[in-house]
Amino acid sequence: MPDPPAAGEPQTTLWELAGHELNDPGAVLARVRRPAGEIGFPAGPGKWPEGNSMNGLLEELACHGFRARTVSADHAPELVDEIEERHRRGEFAEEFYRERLLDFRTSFNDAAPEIRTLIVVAAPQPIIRLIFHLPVKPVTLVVPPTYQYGVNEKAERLLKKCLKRAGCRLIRTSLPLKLLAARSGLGVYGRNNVCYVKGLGSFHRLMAFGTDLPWEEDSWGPARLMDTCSRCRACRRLCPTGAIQEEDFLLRAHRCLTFLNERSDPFPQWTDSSWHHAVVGCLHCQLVCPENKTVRNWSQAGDKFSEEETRLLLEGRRPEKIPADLRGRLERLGLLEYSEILPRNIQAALANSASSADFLLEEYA
Ligand code: B12
Ligand code: SF4
Ligand code: SF4
Repeated sequence: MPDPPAAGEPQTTLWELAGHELNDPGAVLARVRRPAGEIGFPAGPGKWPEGNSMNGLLEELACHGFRARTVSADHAPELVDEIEERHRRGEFAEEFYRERLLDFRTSFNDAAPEIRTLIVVAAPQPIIRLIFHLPVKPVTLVVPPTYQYGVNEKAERLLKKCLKRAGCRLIRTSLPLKLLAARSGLGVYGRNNVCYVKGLGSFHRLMAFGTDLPWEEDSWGPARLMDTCSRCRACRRLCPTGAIQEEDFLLRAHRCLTFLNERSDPFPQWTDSSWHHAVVGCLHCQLVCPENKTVRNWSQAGDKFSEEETRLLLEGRRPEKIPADLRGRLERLGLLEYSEILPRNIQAALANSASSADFLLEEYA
């Protein structure tokens, strides 16, 4: 276990010293000493299922570094209805709605009527630094938190193992996760429309599961805005695309840089080349946020790509045309599905000197 950093010492060092594994939130949080009052997970995994209680299961998740809340599965349709109602009121650009919001389902109510509880989980996740070896010099670029979906499998495995012992089952869900996290009290919304969890800021990946193990606490309530946002506009000022609005809280998602660089269409004419700074996604509204002060320098070395591998990645091959080893590494980084658009995104980020990882992280330090 490393010592806490001396005053002024960048936090990156602490996280690196911890030597934690990618996709292992337990290792990240259980082994790194945090400032008092932040996150204090028990030292090791508990002994669930003593009494097969849902609260015991939540404690077990906490032992592995996850944060979780439960609500009654009866609320699932409310989540989807809220999104559908916004669609009926014409609040989404149709193209965005069709591409990104059509997948939400509460069909488990029909397929698995015995499901009684939704477990919403937040897995802490850092910024990932990737080194690309170009002919001239190596360049480090970033991938924002939450692209590593391997943590979902880790949480699923853990829950399944525990629930099996209790004779209960676990299913995956497809739900609006920030809304669920906010309504369950696990997190609150920031003005940037991202969800914040106490002690983790916005550096966490959300997921939700359904189970027939009954809930002990249905922590359902109204979605809340972070207190700090009432006197802050930093994310709105820094958002390059104008996606965060003053008058209307709802993000203009079709303008968000993440929407634009996760899809294959050419960048629209109204975008500016200086905005790009990540392999995929965008970090501005999270890095500038004062509520991310303790996590925003949390970055982790992800992978290094040799000159040959970088050249291959810049060909934009389809996943099945990428050699198995490289394909596996991209998958672990959550980047495999973007293999065909990597050349466009990497070139856009490289053209912008402010996107080198060191520059970006220092700028917001
Ligand atoms: C579609 C989608 C996108 C779209 C649209 C984002 C959006 N804001 O809707 C695009 C591609 C732009 C996108 C971008 C990003 N995304 Co995204 N995305 C999703 C996805 C698939 C659905 C989100 C959704 O439900 N949108 C619909 C809108 C209507 O819902 P909402 O944003 O929660 O909006 C609610 C609030 O606005 C609220 N509201 C309205 N008025 C008011 C007023 C007050 C006072 C309050 C309190 C609330 C409130 O009501 C709305 C719901 O009705 C989820 C995965 C999932 N299954 O949920 C990931 C997810 C939300 N994305 C995630 C991430 C990390 C991002 C990025 C940060 C990625 C990046 N670094 O580049 C950016 C952030 C952009 C931003 N500022 O929001 C994470 C969020 C984790 C977190 N900590 O919050 C998720 C949960 C993925 C995951 N598994 O972790 N994303
Ligand atoms: S930058 Fe300010 S306004 Fe935006 S989410 Fe953070 S605290 Fe809220
Ligand atoms: S992710 Fe980038 S483009 Fe999207 S709202 Fe945040 S700052 Fe704006």
